[in-house]
Amino acid sequence: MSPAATVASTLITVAPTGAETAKADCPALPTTPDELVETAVACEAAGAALIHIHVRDRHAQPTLDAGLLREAVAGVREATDLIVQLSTGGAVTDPLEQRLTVLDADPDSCSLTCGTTNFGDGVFLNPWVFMVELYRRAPQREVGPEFELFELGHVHAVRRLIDECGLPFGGKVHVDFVTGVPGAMPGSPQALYAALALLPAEVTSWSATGIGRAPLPIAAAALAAGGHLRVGMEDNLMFAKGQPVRHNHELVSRAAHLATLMQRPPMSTTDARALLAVKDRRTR
Ligand code: KMH
Ligand code: ZN
Repeated sequence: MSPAATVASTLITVAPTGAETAKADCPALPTTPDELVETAVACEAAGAALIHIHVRDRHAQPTLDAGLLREAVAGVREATDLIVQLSTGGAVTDPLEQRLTVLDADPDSCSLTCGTTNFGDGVFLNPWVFMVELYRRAPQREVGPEFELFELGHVHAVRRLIDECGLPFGGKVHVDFVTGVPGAMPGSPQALYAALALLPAEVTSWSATGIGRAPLPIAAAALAAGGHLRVGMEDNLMFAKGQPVRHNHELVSRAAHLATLMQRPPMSTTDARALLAVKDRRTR
């Protein structure tokens, strides 16, 4: 792993929608194809280089519908230079077999959660055989996975995946610490640094996000330790106490500002594509 001082810029990922928040509770949540593309354009302008997408149907419900996934990928790719990552986590109710079909939508990247975890009142299922199947299918589609780590044990699962299946497509290993999910790893710098200490040597870059109240301490801790940032309304609906997020670009702008203060300004999409060894699928 690179020491913090050698990481010159910051990859900012935006996760604008997620699968958990109801549109009725949060009208600012981007749920339609047009809202997603508008969000992507604004967040790229604010400093994001990668977008983590969950798709909603016309009733704003989370879906893994193949046509809607393809429409989302094509729409964002057409309008921006962002790296397009599709969630394979979906919603906790999505069947495992359907989660594997996300790769058919031809994303640049896919999330791959490294183990089952408590997820609020639910359980987010990621059995080992599912992880291996997703890990083996991704290179067949020339897609690089981003390993989502919600728990300390998930860090060790990255080690096990690499040992049993080799390096992912492109040879880069990027992990994202998702901290602060109720029932999983807390959103504290201490938990982040404990997990960081266990990262396999093959990991080439890492990012972190803090759910709920944790985004700022986690962002500051990640920047201080050479990590990258994920922000967005999938993870945080409040910008500050009493101040709801009005648009995802507010969270990206704040992350970009913080990163710039730390002398690690937002990474360009070109540099992010090199960092993650993304296959070039650009259409514009
Ligand atoms: N919605 C969560 C159950 C991912 O995108 O891969 C899973 C999730 C992780 O958001
Ligand atoms: Zn997600």
